[in-house]
Amino acid sequence: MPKEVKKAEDRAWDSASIETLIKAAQENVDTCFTRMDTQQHQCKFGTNGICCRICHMGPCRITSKAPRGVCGADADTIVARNFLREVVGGAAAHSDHGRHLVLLLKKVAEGKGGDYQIRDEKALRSAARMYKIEENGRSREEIALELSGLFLKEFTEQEESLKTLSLSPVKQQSIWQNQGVSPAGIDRMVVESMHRTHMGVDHDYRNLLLQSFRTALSDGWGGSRIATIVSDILFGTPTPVRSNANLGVLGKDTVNILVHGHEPELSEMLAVAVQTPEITDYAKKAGATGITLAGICCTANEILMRHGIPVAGNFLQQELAVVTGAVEMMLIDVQCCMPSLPDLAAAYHTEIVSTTDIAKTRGATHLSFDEEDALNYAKNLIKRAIDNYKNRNPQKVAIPSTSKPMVAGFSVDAIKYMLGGNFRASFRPLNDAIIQNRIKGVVGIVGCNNPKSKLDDYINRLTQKLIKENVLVLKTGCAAIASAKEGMLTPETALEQAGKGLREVCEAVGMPPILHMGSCVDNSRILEAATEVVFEGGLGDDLSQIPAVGVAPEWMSEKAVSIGCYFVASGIDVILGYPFHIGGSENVTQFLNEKTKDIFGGSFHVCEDPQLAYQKIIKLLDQKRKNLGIDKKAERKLYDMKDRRKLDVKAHLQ
Ligand code: NFS
Ligand code: SF4
Repeated sequence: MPKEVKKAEDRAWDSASIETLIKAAQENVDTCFTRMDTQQHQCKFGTNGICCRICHMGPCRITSKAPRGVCGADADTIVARNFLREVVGGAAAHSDHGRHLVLLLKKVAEGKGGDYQIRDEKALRSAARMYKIEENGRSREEIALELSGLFLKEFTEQEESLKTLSLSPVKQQSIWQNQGVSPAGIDRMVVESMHRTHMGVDHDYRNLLLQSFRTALSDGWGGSRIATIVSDILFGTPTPVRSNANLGVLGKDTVNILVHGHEPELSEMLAVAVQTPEITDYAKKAGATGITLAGICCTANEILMRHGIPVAGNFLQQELAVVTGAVEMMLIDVQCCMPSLPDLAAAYHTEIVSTTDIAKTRGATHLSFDEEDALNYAKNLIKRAIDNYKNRNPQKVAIPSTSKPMVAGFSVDAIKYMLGGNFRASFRPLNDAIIQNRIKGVVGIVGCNNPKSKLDDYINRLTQKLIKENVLVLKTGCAAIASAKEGMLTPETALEQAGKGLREVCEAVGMPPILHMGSCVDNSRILEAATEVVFEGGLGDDLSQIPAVGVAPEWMSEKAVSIGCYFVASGIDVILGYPFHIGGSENVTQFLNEKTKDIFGGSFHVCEDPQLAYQKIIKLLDQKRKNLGIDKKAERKLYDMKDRRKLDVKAHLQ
């Protein structure tokens, strides 16, 4: 065991995590928090991005005495190449997730989808219209087949730009075209980037960085967007739903099953299976009062958004959930599942089950997911977890009492509906509120947790400051879970914590000041919302002009790098809680943090402290407001929503 250098209170913000961290220390089990201690003084070359192991003349490290690698690559080339490879990893992860969903949609369309079906025909038909596919007079299956074919082509297209780009504002598309960063097929972008970073190919850091943005765009306006669209078609477009978050959602007398990872296919089936009498009876026979199905990371967000299934925790809580001693089974699939889990689970009775053939972990039981017999597969998994209930050791069980209520489920459709009401679902009231300065702007707070800093601290402190300053906050991923655990995702929070203008708007439409928009691939929903703001009018004609900023406070994954890049390429400034691994090249740093402003209208900013981030965000929003000419003093006459709708209707009729 490494020496405990930090107190549990300094490692996490929420009491449930703190309690469980103390338990882990008492039971002498390792978690990422303690392993972070043993990894202290992380490699400077890696941190600065100046270690190259792309060929076997190396590895080469850049120092003042050795400014070039064996092949002659300098720091700029090496840093940019490493950066592009990170973007590639992230874009590939999101997009492969999207591909799996498209393949499932295709199977469903062909009548080979087993227990899956098209749950949201409206979403299917509206997607068809977006992509100019004829939907009138055609069956769901016909449309779904053509749409899935089109989506598959988005992955394989060799020359043409992605069709999904056309969902963005027209001006955005021309910026991308002029800069030569309109991506062709997603798979091609990933392969081309791997080619270009091979030894002896692309060496100009500027060219490499532009390709980073192009690849990232194939994620945000490609793979991720497609993943969200298809998930909504297959599983339903989210609408506001109540639930609870934090380790306290685990049941003392129930069989606890956690779904962890990213892909929604299996968890959707588990959500169905868990309610069948066959399964509930089986649990009762085993002496449990029922079953608690809960989520970790983005799988949690997927089934939370659509079914209100509770969230046990975010990224840094995956191990802590096991440490409660109350988890019968944890299912893992792809992305963000720590390889430490089986070892840790061995100290308790938890069974870790991996379910997808592309993601195996030694020590986990591997039960390959049978998509064609999904419901039965799901039932068998749950029964297996129930069978494990008898192995729970009461002496090792300590479930923290804390969990907080929340509202999630804010798809763009749901937001439109809340804002515009029954008759005229529209973003107009939001645009008006921004123009009148009742809402200063919109900030997306997204991304992971990272044991380099105190769990949830930056995310929650920044969020609180922003809503107080009348900034509407949109959230996804583990950052959304951070706020949920703090009880900040309820409309009541608006009354207590939001500034006056934001509060009035939230009260009038009955929505929280912080909107949980889903998983990390659902960052595409944030782009979609921003695009709606542009389409609605009055706030500029591309995304770089609207008062909006993206923040990744506690990010850690390559996916986050890709997300950051597609936000910036979409003209949206991005604040990072930690810098990229680029410090070894001034040129690369300057390109990403400054030059991109001229190219796309947005750039990266590193703020390691939430107070500095807050100041920076307000400055950026004020600047955008000034450019739009809406920085004048707010109009004092406040209409209520009814009055304003009347006005809107009048304006509409003129
Ligand atoms: Ni995004 Fe979601 Fe969480 Fe980060 Fe991981 S679960 S995809 S990468 S850690 S937010
Ligand atoms: Fe070294 Fe160049 Fe090979 Fe990289 S590509 S390891 S810098 S010789």
